[in-house]
Amino acid sequence: MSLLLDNQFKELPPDKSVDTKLFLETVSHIPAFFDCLGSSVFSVIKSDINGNITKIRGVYLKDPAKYVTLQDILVAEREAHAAEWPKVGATLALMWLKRGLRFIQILLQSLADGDRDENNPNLIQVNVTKAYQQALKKYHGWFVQRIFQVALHAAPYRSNFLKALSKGEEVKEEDCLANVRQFLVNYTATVDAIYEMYTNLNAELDYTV
Ligand code: 0SG
Repeated sequence: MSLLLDNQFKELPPDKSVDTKLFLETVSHIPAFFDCLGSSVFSVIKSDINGNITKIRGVYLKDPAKYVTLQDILVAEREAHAAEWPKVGATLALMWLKRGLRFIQILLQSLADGDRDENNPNLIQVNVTKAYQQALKKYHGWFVQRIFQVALHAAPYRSNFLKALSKGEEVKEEDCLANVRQFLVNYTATVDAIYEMYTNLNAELDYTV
C-alpha cells in the first residue's frame, strides 16, 4: 500500500473549512517520512515542520470545541493578540507549515506530470528546484538558501523516492504515480483552502528568514 494513500487528506466540505483535528492527524504523518530520505540535512526540515505542528496542536488542545476549524484559530488569535497578529502563535506556525505543504504539493505534482531532466532522468533536482522556487525561495535569505542547496544535493534518486512513497515496496513507477495523483486531489484542495484563508483574513506576511 502507498504511504500517501494510507494518510490521505479528507475531502473538504462545500465551505472549504479545514477541520483542525483531522488536519493535525493527517499532517502528523509527514515528519516521519523524512527519516526515509537518508541525509541528516533533512532533520533540520523535519524539526521545523514538527515544531509548526506541535504549536498548532498546542493551541487546539487548549479548547478543541472552540477551535473546530483552522479559521477558528486564526480569528481567535487575531482578537487575542491584535498588536502582534498574524506574526504570533498558531497563525504564524500554520503560515510556515502551509509553505512546506505547498512545496510538497508542487514537488509531487511535478513528478506526476513527468517533468524531468532528460540527461539525468533518475534525478529529482529539477522537480525539487521547481517546488522551492514557487513555494519557499522568496521567504528565504542567503543563509537558508544555502541550506536548500545542501538539501538539493542530498535529494534521493527518483526511483528511491518513489520507493519510499511506496513504503519500501517495489511498485511499478506508473502505479506509484497513480497513487500520487490520487493523493494530490484532496491534498491540493486543502493547501489551496489554507492559502485562500490567509488571503481573505489578510494574514499573509512576506518577510524573509
Ligand atoms: C526530497 C528532497 C527535498 C529537498 C527539500 C528542500 C527543502 C527546502 C529546505 C529549506 C531549508 C529549511 C530550513 C528551515 C527554515 C526555517 O527557518 C523556515 C522558517 O521557519 C519558521 O520561522 C518556523 O517554522 C516558525 O516556527 S513556529 O512554529 O514557531 O511559528 C517560526 O520560528 C518562524 C520565524 O518566526 S519569526 O521570527 O518570524 O517570529 N522554515 C521554512 O522555510 C519551511 C521549510 C519547509 C520545507 C519543507 C520541505 C518539504 C520536503 C518534503 C520532501 C518530501
